[in-house]
Amino acid sequence: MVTTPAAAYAPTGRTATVAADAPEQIVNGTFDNGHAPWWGTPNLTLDSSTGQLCTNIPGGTVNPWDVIIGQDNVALVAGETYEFRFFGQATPARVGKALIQLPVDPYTQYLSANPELSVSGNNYRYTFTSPVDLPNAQVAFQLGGSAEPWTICLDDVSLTGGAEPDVYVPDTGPRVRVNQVGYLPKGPKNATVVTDATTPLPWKLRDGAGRVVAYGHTTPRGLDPSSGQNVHTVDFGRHTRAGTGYTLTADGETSRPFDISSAFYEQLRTDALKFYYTQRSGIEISETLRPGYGRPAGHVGVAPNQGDTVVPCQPGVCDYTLDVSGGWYDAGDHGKYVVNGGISVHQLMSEYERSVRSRTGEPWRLGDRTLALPESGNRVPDILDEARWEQEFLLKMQVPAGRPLAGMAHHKIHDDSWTGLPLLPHVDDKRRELHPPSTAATLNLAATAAQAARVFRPFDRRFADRNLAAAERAWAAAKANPEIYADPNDANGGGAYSDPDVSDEFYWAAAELYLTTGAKEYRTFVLASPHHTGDVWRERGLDWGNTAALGRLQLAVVPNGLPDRSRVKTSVLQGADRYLATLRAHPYGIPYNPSDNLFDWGSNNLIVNNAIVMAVAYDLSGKDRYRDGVLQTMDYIFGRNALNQSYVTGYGEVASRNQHSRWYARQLNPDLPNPPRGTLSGGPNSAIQDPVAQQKLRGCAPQFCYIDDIESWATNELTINWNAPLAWIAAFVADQDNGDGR
Ligand code: 9MR
Repeated sequence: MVTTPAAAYAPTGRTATVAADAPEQIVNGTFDNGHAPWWGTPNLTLDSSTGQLCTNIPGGTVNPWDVIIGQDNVALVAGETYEFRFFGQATPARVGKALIQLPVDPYTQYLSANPELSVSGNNYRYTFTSPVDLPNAQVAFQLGGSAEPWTICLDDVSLTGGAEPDVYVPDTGPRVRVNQVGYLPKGPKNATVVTDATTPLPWKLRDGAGRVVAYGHTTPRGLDPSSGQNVHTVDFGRHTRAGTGYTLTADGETSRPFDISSAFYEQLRTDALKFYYTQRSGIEISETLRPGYGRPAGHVGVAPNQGDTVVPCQPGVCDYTLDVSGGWYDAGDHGKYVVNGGISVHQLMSEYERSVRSRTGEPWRLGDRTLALPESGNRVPDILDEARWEQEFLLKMQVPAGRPLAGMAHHKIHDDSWTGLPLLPHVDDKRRELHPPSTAATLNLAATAAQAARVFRPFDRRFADRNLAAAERAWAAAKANPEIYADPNDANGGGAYSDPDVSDEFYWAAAELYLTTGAKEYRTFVLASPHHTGDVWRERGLDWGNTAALGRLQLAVVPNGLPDRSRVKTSVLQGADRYLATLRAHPYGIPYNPSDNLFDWGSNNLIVNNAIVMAVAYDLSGKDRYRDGVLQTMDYIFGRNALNQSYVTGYGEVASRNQHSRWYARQLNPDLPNPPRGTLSGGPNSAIQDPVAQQKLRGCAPQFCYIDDIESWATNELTINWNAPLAWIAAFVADQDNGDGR
């Protein structure tokens, strides 16, 4: 999340018009007689001798606002829609930032555009509606942040009111929606057709050579509230021949191409896990191990970083400092949060546990030397090396003995205010702070440390012992302080991750401690918890704030002596049957049923987490319907959806690639990479909290509340807790080989 809202966009769809008599708000935008009243930061020499405004931009600056060309005292009227135009040219080509904003802190941005300036030059045009009456707004071209010097020329800068707002219309391509990556040869194969027809339509499946290999009729499904579309479904599951370049045709439209194959899940199994290495804090990312992604270590006590080796608390919270270096950055920000790190590292460890325990597991696929890590070759499975990088950080967040609240875990550590994009971790110059301990963080530590004690024991006894001691201390501290909640308003510079109910975290932690130790205290707690017998299978799904299902799943799959273990297992099948029923009733095959059809922040992770429940049900029962439910869920993620796109970078003909991130910020700076292959986007979010989404998606039907724009942090972020279920499911599906486990 950032506070730098982007409130405008290059027009897509209907083009706005401006009243011809709308007054011009910019003074001297043509630079025909000098450049006053335009100003530049002291590191610029403005030159208007050619009739354009040109200047050399120095290299070696860090932030966009280190170099600015601006004009002040531009009047805005609330509710008025403006058109902002200019000509811009850059040598070499660069992405700039054009802002119309409050001229003083907090520099609220009413328009934020990222023009891609080319050597030949372009005309740019944006519209925005002013939310305020302001006599003295500022027009600012922010041009800093480049290592190398460059030159820019601007001309014909204009701001006129009375524009009609643009209407954003996403390009959703052909009306036949398929899993653009592919279907397993022996797995289910379903598609969705958007059509006004009310009676069945003929469909044809063509192979890569264009031959019709199957045909049939669609099933009309009526109006789908998650998309607002009238839809039909197609079932072509009887076609089992592997191949590439298949297409499906119905109602005069031909789908994007797809494969019938199992190879891509094998690739995703490692890609989704490789994601974590480039999220690491506190270590240099090796260009050799990750070509295109090498970068210096972030937050290792080297200026301009402040931390994370000697981190103080927020003022008044504690009087000590901690070394909390390492771990993974949470998402597109540089924060590190124990609750979210907890579920992420848990799901990596449980992916490992599943691989060694389940009937179809292939642990060697996650073994040593599978993920190209600095630790590869140390005889420890790479998936555990990666998990340990985070677990070591979680251990460091525990309050040391002798301090107030000893044994609790600090809720989070992050910058004391939000930074802008792009910003590589090693150049973040904000003060880093520890936030107060919380019961939720403490229980996340107890749960993951208990699990680590179990999982790492065969590889490193001392590490296992260290984790067990930390887990037991954390448990005791949480029992002694059961109601210390993170402040929901503590969200300046980092997410709040607040959670007013930690009874589910207590259950999950007790479950892990019981599974590792067998101790009576934890067993008694588990059996007495309302979550042990209650309905933990939320329609919305499990996530960082709803962890009861994690405890239940672990008690079902990890051997233990609970008296009601068979009931626990049966309950997983019941949960899976519920998700399966939801999926079957849904014409896009989504096992997710939020009330009023309001999709959550990170809906994709909830959906994939519900697939995990079905996958565990398959592991427990061997019943095909659960495995088929998992595969159908992935069809949605890979393109069988209203937007006709895959949500995983590098997978599918049209896929998310501009996820919100300060360092995979190619959309803002072509010198930076896109997120690595195998990165899941958060996905549709009905609440559209960020300005880009608010500008473009207002009134969206749930599945349309998404945009692949780097500034849309509410719909398009990447996170460690969203890639974890993706990795878990990728491994599960890869284990199914052709879709029948053979
Ligand atoms: O994933 C989190 C989501 O469940 C919350 O609704 C949202 C608002 O509090 O925050 C999300 O987490 C973000 C966190 O606060 C900061 N780092 C990026 C996370 C993903 O967007």
